[in-house]
Amino acid sequence: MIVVSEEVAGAQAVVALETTLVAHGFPAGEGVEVGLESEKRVRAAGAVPATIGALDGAIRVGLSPEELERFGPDARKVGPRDLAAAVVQGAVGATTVGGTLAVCRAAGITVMGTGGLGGVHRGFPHPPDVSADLTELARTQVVVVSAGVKSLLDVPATAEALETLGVPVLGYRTDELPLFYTARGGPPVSARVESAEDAARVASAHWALGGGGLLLGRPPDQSLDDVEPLIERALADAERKGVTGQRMTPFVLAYLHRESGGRTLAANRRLIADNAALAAEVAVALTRP
Ligand code: PSU
Ligand code: MN
Repeated sequence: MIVVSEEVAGAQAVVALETTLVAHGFPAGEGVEVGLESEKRVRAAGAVPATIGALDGAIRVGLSPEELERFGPDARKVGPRDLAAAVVQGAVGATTVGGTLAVCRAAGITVMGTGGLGGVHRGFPHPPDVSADLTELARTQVVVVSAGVKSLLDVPATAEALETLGVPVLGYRTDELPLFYTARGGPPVSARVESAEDAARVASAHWALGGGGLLLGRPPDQSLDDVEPLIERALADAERKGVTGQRMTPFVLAYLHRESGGRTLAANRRLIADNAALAAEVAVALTRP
C-alpha cells in the first residue's frame, strides 16, 4: 500500500514534504513550483526529499516532477482519517501535515518540512475545529520544521494544545513561536535552539525518553508586520460567504494573496523553501552519532 521510491529507500537523510500546500495552498500551477523548489533546497542541504501523497491506489513516498503535477486543485485534501479511503478509491490525495506524518510513522521518516502547522481555529469551540495535525504530531517521532502555525488560527490556543499533548516547541534562534508571516510577538517556545545540530540532539533525547513529535519553529527572514488586519478581514469575508471547514484555508490564503498585492504569496513561497532547507540540515544532523 505504501510505495517508497528507490531514491528515498536508499537515502540516509530524508525529509518528508506534504502535498496539500502544493494542491491547495497556491494559485493553480504555482503549488507545483513551490514543491519543486522545496525539493531542490532539501537536496542542496545534502538530504533526499520524500514528497508524499496518494496516487493510483497507493500511498507514494517520493514523487517524480510529472507525478507532482497531478496534485492540482481537484486533488482531495487528505488528513490522517482520509488516507485509507483515498487509496482504496484510487483518488489523487494531497496529504496535510497530519496525513503526511501518519505516512512518516509507517515509513520510518523522522523529519518533515512545511509552511505552517494546523491547530486550533479562532472562535473555538464555535466551531470546534482543531486540526488532526496536532494529535498526529503528538504520536509520531518526527521533527516538523515550520514557520509556526497557520496564520488564520488562534496561535496562543494552539500553543497551549501543543503543551497539553506533550509536544516540545523549539525555537530556531528565537524565544517565540514564529507567527508565520511575522517573526516576532508569538507565545514563548518551550526551548530555544541555536542550530540544526542542537535541534537534532533535543529530538534524539526526546525519543530516547519515549516521546513523540517535536515542532521546530523557524522565523521567516522577511517579516510582514501588517498582515493581521488583512487576516481579520479575510475571516469576516469567509463568515459572510459561509465558507467553513476544508475550504477555509484556501479561501483565506487567496484573499491575502490578492489584498496584499502578492506580498503574502512571495513570503509564503520563501518560508516554505527555507523551512525545507532547515529540515534537511536537521535530517543530516540526525544521521550523525
Ligand atoms: N499552512 C498553510 N497553508 C495550508 C496548510 C497549512 O499556510 O494549506 C495545510 C497543511 O497541509 C496543514 C493543513 O496540514 O493545512 C491543516 O488543515 P486542517 O486545519 O484542515 O487540518
Ligand atoms: Mn480543520
